[in-house]
Amino acid sequence: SVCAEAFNPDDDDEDTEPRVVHPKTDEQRCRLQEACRDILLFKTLDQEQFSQVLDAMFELRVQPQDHVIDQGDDGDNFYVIERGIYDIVVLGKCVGQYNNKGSFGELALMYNTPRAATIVATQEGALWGLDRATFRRLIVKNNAKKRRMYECFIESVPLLKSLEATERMKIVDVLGAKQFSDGERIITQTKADHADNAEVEITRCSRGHYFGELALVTNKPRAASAYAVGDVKLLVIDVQAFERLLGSCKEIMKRNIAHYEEQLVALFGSSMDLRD
Ligand code: 1OR
Repeated sequence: SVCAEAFNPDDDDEDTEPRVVHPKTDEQRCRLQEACRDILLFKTLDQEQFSQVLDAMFELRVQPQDHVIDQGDDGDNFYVIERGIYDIVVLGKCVGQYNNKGSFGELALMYNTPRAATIVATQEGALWGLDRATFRRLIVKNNAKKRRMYECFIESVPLLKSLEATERMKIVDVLGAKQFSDGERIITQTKADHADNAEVEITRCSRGHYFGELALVTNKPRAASAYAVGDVKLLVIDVQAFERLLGSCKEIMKRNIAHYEEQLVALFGSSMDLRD
């Protein structure tokens, strides 16, 4: 690995740390780019920042039972999964899993807290690491901007009204922005009970509404598809952050599931058993 000091008089005053650069082959760069394509925390970076992140990342191979992170430790790196299955263990209990995609290790770096969970590889796998200094310089710094940008919007979302202001800010910190153009499919129904029929529009969501929570609340396959009507911008949260941060909103969401069932009965005469 090489640390290259970049001199750029246009940089901010505090931006004096040397740039971290781990040289990569074209093949590695390709795999890295693919692994980082859907990482929400990278979605708000501009092109130059994203390219600095990719430069700084380093490859890490893991074996079954390797602990990538131990709960209680200080945070050193943020990790993006290229492949492999990883258990999330809190106080000795497995509370979740990453399956060949996603990222972890951001919390200790964002909030200067001890590692909140242990992450154990269950099979041979490959990860990309990003050092703490680069993560703080690019991601955490961007988050201040992100907070200002989404503060008002997040405060206006009915679902999140019951949360404390600090909890809402933690949601903003892990949000990614995604844009879709007219007609694009955003989520895909995975169990097509009515597959032989043409798709029927059930409802339309607009600013401040949410969707995609049902499969996360019930652990069932996606019950409906969602399409963009016109060009849309969504704020997205991944399943682990959803579990961590929106636990207290689940009751509100569950109540809303009853409305879905009413709509389905009205449309199809059956509710398709949405709940567990
Ligand atoms: P970290 O830097 O604290 C451990 O290091 C990482 O595990 C953490 O960042 C998250 O990226 C990831 N609670 C806390 N951390 C979690 C959780 C989690 N899931 C993934 N991580 N919960 C599980 C939610 C499925 C809540 C458990 C009570």
